[in-house]
Amino acid sequence: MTNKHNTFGFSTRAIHHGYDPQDHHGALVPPIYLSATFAFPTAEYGAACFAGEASGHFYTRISNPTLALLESRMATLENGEAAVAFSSGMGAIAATFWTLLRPGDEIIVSQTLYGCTFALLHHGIGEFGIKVRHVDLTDLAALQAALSPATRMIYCETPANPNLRLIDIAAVARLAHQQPNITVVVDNTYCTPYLQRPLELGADVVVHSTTKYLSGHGDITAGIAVSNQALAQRIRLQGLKDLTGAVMSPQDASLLMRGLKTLALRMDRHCSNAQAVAEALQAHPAVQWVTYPGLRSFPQYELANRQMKLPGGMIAFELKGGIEMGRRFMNALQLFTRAVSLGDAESLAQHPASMTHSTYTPEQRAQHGISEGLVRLSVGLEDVADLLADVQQALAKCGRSPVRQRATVTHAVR
Ligand code: 4LM
Repeated sequence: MTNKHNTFGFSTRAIHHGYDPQDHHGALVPPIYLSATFAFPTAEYGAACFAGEASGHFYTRISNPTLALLESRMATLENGEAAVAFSSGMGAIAATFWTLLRPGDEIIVSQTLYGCTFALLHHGIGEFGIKVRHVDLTDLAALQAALSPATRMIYCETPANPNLRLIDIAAVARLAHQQPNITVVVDNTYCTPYLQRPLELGADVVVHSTTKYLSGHGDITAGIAVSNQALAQRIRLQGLKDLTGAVMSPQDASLLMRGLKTLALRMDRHCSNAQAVAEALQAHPAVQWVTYPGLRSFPQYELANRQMKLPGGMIAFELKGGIEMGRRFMNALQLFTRAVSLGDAESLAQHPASMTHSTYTPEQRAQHGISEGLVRLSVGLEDVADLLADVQQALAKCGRSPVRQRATVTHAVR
């Protein structure tokens, strides 16, 4: 594979890394290898492939040329050595857990996590003899106290979905690595490597839902894990090949590589649009609170500036009047789409307590910092004036005076 682009900047590598058209009949866009299986020149060569003694592709659940190109691009963008592509973010996370954890081990996880990751921990690995401990990872003394000889993994999202709490990756990794055999895993979905590179800060594995910003167009579900060669090989041969089988399709890898080409441009626009929407929310009297890493009022503003290139495209806020008013706001939106997921060109609004984080009980949400009235916005790529106008008109319907609910909902349906 051609790696002559290693020294180039982020976007140049996102567009060119690992590919030379002259090796592919001049095709500017890398071909999609749909083949599930690959021919062996001899029986002996096939046996050597299976024994791990010969390199080369032999079955797409294990490797494929299109997936290999994508993996090498993601590895260079995250500044890792290797990557393993999956059919979803949950596939990447589950395969990483199942590969690196065994009964009797302990995993320390941060307080707030995406709902299905929380469910995987509590209804998945937690029921197979692995002890799951939630720790406030912003409190290093609490982390120090929670570490035990059985600790094998520390796992976090930063910013966390949906409340945007940050974890100081460098500080956590430094503490974790004072003890041997602890793998620090960071879900970098909210940031992408354009905004934050956890491996450079000391993490061992980065996982992504590439369904989101990395593909960027809402037309695939996919995931990836990035790490050093040795860990990636273990995750591939155990977590991917044998334990989950959750391999990314070559067509999705091609769409993902198309998304990567515009990642930097898109993230810049997501961030500037989100900054404007967050400021508008903060200035509005109907808003109880708003959380966005680009606001001076953000409690971890200094850490956000240090750890992230830009504040991202996600906003969490609550209206005075809680979720009742939040629903009124969501139903009044005319340009934002009411939908889960994030990182698409289209701006999206959703209610975590009843949607993405309904895997928590109400008590668990309270313990884990997810308020029932929190509304989550994924700010897209539309013209900022149109987004602001939509938010303002929806907020105008959320005054303190009661409005006729039926009329509001009917008006909002597109
Ligand atoms: C959502 N999120 O929040 P797949 N890690 C993070 C995520 O936000 C997600 C995944 C992993 C949402 C989906 C409905 C931080 C997903 C899981 O959906 O398996 O690609 O990623 O709206």
